[in-house]
Amino acid sequence: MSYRHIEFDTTGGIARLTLNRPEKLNSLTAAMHEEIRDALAQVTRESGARVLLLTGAGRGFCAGQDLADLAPNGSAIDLAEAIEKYYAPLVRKLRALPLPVVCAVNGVAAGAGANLALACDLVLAKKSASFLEPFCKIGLLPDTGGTYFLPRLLGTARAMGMAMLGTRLSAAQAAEWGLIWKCLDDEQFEMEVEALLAELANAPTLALAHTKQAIYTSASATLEEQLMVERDAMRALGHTGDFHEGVDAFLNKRTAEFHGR
Ligand code: LHQ
Repeated sequence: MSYRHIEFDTTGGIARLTLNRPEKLNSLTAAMHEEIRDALAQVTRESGARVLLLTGAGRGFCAGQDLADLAPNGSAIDLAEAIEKYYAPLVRKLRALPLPVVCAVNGVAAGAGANLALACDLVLAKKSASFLEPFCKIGLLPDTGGTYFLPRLLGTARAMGMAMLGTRLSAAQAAEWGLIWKCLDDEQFEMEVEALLAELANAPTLALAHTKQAIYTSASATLEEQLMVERDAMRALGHTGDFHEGVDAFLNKRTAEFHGR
C-alpha cells in the first residue's frame, strides 16, 4: 500500500509512523485510518522493529476525528461504527504491540488525538504542545480510551475537569499531573526523542514487551494475580539471550549488547 496521509518506515530497529495531514492538524479520516492500520501490521519482530514512534507532521500532533469526514448528518450509528472499525482496534493494536510505543507529541493533541497519544507507552511532548478533550464542545464523550486513561492517569477530579470542560492543558501541566512522561523544550525535542528511540532500539525488547503487558494488566488485577503475571513473565525471560547477556555484562563490568530476543 502506498501512503498519502501518513509517512512510515523502519530503519535501525526504529519504526516511525508520522501522521501527515498538517493543514488539518493531522485530524483522522477513514483513508488515514486504513493507512495507519496497514503500517502497524508491518511493525513486527521480523521487520526488525524494536520500538515504534508515533508523531505528527507540522504544528499539530492530531486534532482527533476529522469532523468533515463523517457521514453528512452523522448518526449515532456512524460514530459507533467509526469506533468499532478504526478507533478501538487502533488502541488495542498499540497496547498489544510487543515493543515500546513512543508518542512524540509535537503540537496540539485534541479529542481522539489526545487519547491516541495516551494509548502509547511513553509520551513525550514539546513544551509548546497541549492536550484537550473537546468532545463536550460537540456533544460527545471522550473516546479512543479517554474515559479509561484519564481517570487512571490523573485521578477522577482532574479527569472530570478535562472531560466536562474541555480545558486545554499545557504540556508542562500534563507532565506535572502525570498524564505524560515528559515535557521537553521545543529546541531539545527532536534530539531527546531520537536519544530515547536509540536507547529503546537497543534495549531488551522482550523484557520491555512483558513489562508493558504486566503494567497494563495491573489496572484490573489483584496483587496476587499480578505476582503470578510477574512469575510467568520471569519464567519466559529467564530463557532469553538478553537476560544472559545482561547478567554477563554486569558481572564483567561492560555495556550489555541486547538483541531483543
Ligand atoms: C480540523 C479539525 C478536526 C476537521 C482542526 N476536523 N478539521 C469522533 C467521531 C466519530 C468517531 C470517533 O471518534 C470521534 C472522536 C473525536 O476525535 S471528536 C473530537 C474531534 N476534534 C475536535 O473537536 C477538535 C477540533 N479542533 C479544534 O478544536 C482546534 O482545531 C484545535 C484546538 C485542535 C486547534 O486550534 P487552532 O490551533 O486554532 O487550529 P485551527 O482550529 O485553525 O485548525 C487548523 C485547521 O485544521 C483548520 O482548517 P482550515 O481549513 O480552516 O485552516 C481546522 O478546521 C482544521 N481542523 N481540527 N477535528
